[in-house]
Amino acid sequence: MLSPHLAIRCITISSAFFAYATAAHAVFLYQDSFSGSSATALNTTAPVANTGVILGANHGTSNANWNADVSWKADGSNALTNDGSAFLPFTPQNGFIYDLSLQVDPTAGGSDWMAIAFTQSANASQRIFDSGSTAWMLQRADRTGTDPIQTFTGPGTAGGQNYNPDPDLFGFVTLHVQLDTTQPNWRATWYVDEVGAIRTTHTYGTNPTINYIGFGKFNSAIGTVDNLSLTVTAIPEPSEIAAIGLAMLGGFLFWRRRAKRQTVAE
Ligand SMILES: [Ca+2]
Ligand SMILES: [Ca+2]
Repeated sequence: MLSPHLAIRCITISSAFFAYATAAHAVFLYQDSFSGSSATALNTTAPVANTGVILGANHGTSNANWNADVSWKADGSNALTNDGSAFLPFTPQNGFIYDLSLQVDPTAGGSDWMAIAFTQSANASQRIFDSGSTAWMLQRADRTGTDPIQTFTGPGTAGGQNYNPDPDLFGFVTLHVQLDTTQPNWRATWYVDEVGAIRTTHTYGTNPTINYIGFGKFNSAIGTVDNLSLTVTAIPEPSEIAAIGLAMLGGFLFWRRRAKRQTVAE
């Protein structure tokens, strides 16, 4: 007979093991804290974490460099009053959850804005939605209007929805779009990390074509961006979870038999 103490230990260890085996681990594909100089162009510099190829699927490109408009500097600042975007290659695969986020602080420019996006093409000298943006969002320089933050399903400005936080958000705001490819029809959810999800998850009828992630600014918006992050999270297949469960059951039975034998020997 298994002692109550040992039984509790077995259950505790099994639960911990199961939680570990089925937990989703996010891995950085790209990360950039824009620690370069304001005198250096962002264009052709490399993000800090740049694994690109992981988990046996090519989500991005190893050793990719920014393809950025000349207005963006390596410290994440932009002081020019023109359209300008910045891109890194990224190809989503089926079966993952991708989280793209960036802190933006447009400090002037009225209703002009800064944005993050998944895009089809990479036109650095244009507005980001001119690159076939899908699942994207913007923050206007003017934070006090009725539509300071907007989300779009894409392509371009299709499926726009306003978000008006109260109280208004000032300084750096973390824009965050999650792309979920674990279902046949991909899904997007928009977050402002200070307040959580700001729009009902959108399910695409036709999955979008995505070849890049990027950020950009429109017209007279000037200011700074910081801490770009693109992570990928693998969700274990149901068959993998079942296999882990069977392995654990086997281990538990072996342990119980051994424990029983030890009890008899004592
Ligand atoms: Ca920085
Ligand atoms: Ca408001």
